[in-house]
Parts: sequence; C-alpha cells; structure tokens
Amino acid sequence: MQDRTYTADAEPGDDATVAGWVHEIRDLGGIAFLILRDATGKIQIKFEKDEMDDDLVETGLGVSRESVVSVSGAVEEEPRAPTGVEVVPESVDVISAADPELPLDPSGKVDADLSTRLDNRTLDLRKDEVQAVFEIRAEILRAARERFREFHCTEINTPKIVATGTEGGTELFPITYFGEEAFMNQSPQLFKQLIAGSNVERVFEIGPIFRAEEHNTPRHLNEATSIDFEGAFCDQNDAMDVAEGVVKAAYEAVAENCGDELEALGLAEDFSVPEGDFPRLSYEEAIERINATGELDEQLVWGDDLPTEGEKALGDDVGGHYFITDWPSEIKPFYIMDHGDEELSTGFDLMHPRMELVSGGQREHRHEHLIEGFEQQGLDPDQFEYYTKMFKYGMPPHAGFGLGGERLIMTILGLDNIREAVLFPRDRQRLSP
Ligand code: ATP
Ligand code: AMO
Repeated sequence: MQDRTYTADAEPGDDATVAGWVHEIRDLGGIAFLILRDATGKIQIKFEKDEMDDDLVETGLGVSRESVVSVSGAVEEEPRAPTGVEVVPESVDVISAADPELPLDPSGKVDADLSTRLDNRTLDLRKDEVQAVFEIRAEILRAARERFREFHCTEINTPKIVATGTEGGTELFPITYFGEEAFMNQSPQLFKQLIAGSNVERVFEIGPIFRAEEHNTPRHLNEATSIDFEGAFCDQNDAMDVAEGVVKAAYEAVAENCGDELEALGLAEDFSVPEGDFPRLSYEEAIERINATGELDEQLVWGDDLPTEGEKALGDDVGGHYFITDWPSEIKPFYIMDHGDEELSTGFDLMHPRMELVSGGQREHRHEHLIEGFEQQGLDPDQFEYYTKMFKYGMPPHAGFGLGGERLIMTILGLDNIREAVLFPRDRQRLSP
C-alpha cells in the first residue's frame, strides 16, 4: 500500500502524505483551502497564493471536486481549521481527475432521489450518513455472528442453486442448470434442518435468499439477506429465545460501537436498546386485540392471515417488539410441527411494530407426519426425497427461524425504505448495478 497518513492520524509536527477525495475548495482570495476527505475524516489543505509556487497553487485549486489527490506537506496546528490542524502543501498530485459534471452531489447540499443514489452508489457512499448505514450493517452482522457462536452454533453455507422450493406463496426464480430446470433458493430451510439433524446440532447461516415476489413495497426485496438459525433438541420457545437474543445483541452492539455513525444519522440522542422480554401473544389473542382496535373495516376470524394494517394496529397497541405464537396449522408451511391439537402449530413470528422480522417454529421431525404434511400442502414428497429420507435415520426434535437481515437494519435505524439497507438492491425494476 502507498505510504500515506489517514487524515484522522495527521498530527501537528508531522511531515505527512494524505490522500483522498477533493471534498470542497474554498477560495477566499489571497488564501484558499482544499478540504480533502478519506475514510477516516477530512483535513484542510492551505494555499497561500502569494507565498507558494504558482504551479502548486494552480494544481491544488484547479482540481475538480471528487477528484482523487495526494498531498504531501507539513501538518500544523490551526485552531480555525475544521479539525484543528491543516496541511501546508509541498506537492499536490492529481491521481484521478473527476468529471466536473457529477450525477450526484456527495456533499449532500443537493438532494438526490433514491433511484439516482442507487445508480451511483460509489458517489452516494461518500456521504457520511450513507456510509454510516453500511458500517452499522457490518456491526449488526458481526454481533449476530458473535451471539450465535456464544450459543454454540456452527456457521454454515448452503447451496443457493436448488432443485425445489419450500416457501409456499413466494415465487421462485427459475434458472437453467446444464439443461435442467433449477431455482435460486428461497430459504436455507431444508438444508439447515439436514445439518441440525447431524451431530453438528446447532447451526446458523447469514446468506442471500431469492424471492420472485412481484410486489414493490418499501420492505420487500427480491434478493435479501437471511439470518437463519436451526438447533437440535430445541423447541419453538428455545428458538424464540435465540431470536430475541440476536435482535437485542444487534441493538446493543450498535449502541456500544457505532456512536459516530448514529451521530452521522442524527440518531445518537434517541437511540435505545429494547428493554425487558418481548411479549409472546398467541395468534388468537393477536386477532382479538386487532379487532378491539377498530382499525380494520372487517373483523378478523380464526384462520385469517394478518393483514398489514392489522399488524400496524397491533404494533401501535403493543408499542415494541412482540412474538405471535400458536398460529393455525393451515397457514404455516409443511415443515412446521403441530402442537398436540392439530389445529395449532408451533410456528411463531417476531414482529417489530412496523413489520414482521422473523418466522420460525419447531419442525416436524416424524417421518410419516412430514410426508402427510407435503401431501396436504399439494407438494410431491418424491421431489424432496433427498430431505425426507434423512428423517428415517435418526432425526432429533429441532427448531429454528429466519430473520430478515435488511428488515433488522431498517427497523433499528428507522429507514423508510429497505433498499437503503442494501448496497445494490434487487427489486422489480432493478437488475443493475
Ligand atoms: P414474509 O413475506 O416474510 O412472510 P411479509 O410481512 O412481507 O412477510 P407477505 O405475506 O410476504 O408478508 O406480504 C404481505 C404484505 O406484503 C401485504 O400485507 C402487503 O402489504 C404486501 N404486499 C403483498 N403483495 C402486494 C402487492 N401485490 N402489492 C403491494 N403490496 C403487497
Ligand atoms: P419467511 O418466508 O417468513 O420464513 O422469511 C423469514 C424472514 O425473512 C425476511 N424476508 C424478507 N425480507 C425482505 N424481502 C423479502 N422479500 C423477504 N422475504 C422474507 C422477513 C421474514 O420474516 N424458512 C422460513 C424461516 C424458518 O422457519 O426458519 C422462512 O423463510 O424478515
């Protein structure tokens, strides 16, 4: 790597070479400043026109905004400089000149719509508040990994090209695999179960899921990051404990380690970690409470899926994260186990007041019940033989969940649109960049 000093490390008395982007040039007449920005911050470069070499002044002040430059000189203390220090340049090297016509203003003085931002992510990420989202995203994923490791989970990576889908209702993206029909995987569901049924017992995966959902909403992506857990000898209550632990660990990590990023996003004052246990409401209680709010035109009845307005009304009523448990079996997938009584399932959702974050449950581990479940859901068990046959060779009871990574980030930061939590989102209109 080039011998350079990060702007944040430049100390008075140093002879330093700083390198980065031209953030701004301020020309006051006899004196002018170039503000240089790098990953660690910004630094002022001072040009005293009468006292410095003309070529140096011309190069330093003639360069277009967002060009990449390297500046060598003495670092001096200067209380009037934005960071208290400035560089008096001896040489300025333009490494990569930027086109003076920028499609987006990284200084943020001119607003850009989301679509322009996503088309020009490199420029967009030069804004502190955008960079902050992705620094926080990295911290959330790190904290989730750490918490899973504390729970003795092994990180796994399962195939994304598969022969069959599992999540009823959401569509599959077909692809051609050496002349055969294949699909992009919607969920690691079956694979994580197959590994939980081995001696590995507890696993997690953080990876992409692909959903060919046609709708275009602020909280759906066609390629999302799923944070999955599966544990042998766990029931739905254990899985809920793990989900709650991971979500809280994410908030705690952001509160502890992302002070500057929260500041950049204007969230430092009000940021708080959810306190206390997340309440666990049964599906039946949930529909009763939604009906009691009077927010819906029609009363919900047993067996209805919860409409978005219903989830919002309940979210406002509860006022924080909560679980919905004991769903009707008929609206949960085949791999979810029933609950003694065949009408009830062990499936659960973890809700943020604004949206669903997690689905999970205890799994059906009894071979003959599993086959019946496939048939009831109109799926051909023969197509899933690679999965079902392992249930004949010693499959422990097990449970798990899938947590939407972008939904977690979006709810933690109060982002309006899930696309802001992904570098290069895939949605109905967007396949590139
Ligand atoms: P998940 O998809 O993870 O199960 P979800 O909360 O997104 O969770 P879905 O069943 O996928 O639940 O989607 C339901 C919600 O998605 C609807 O309530 C609605 O808000 C939105 N939605 C679904 N289809 C459309 C559509 N065609 N147009 C607009 N919004 C839609
Ligand atoms: P489900 O389909 O509910 O369950 O997905 C789990 C979680 O993933 C997130 N999610 C999405 N996020 C953004 N865009 C999407 N299109 C999208 N679809 C899903 C949500 C959702 O709660 N196999 C089960 C999980 C399990 O039981 O372990 C599953 O995939 O936050």
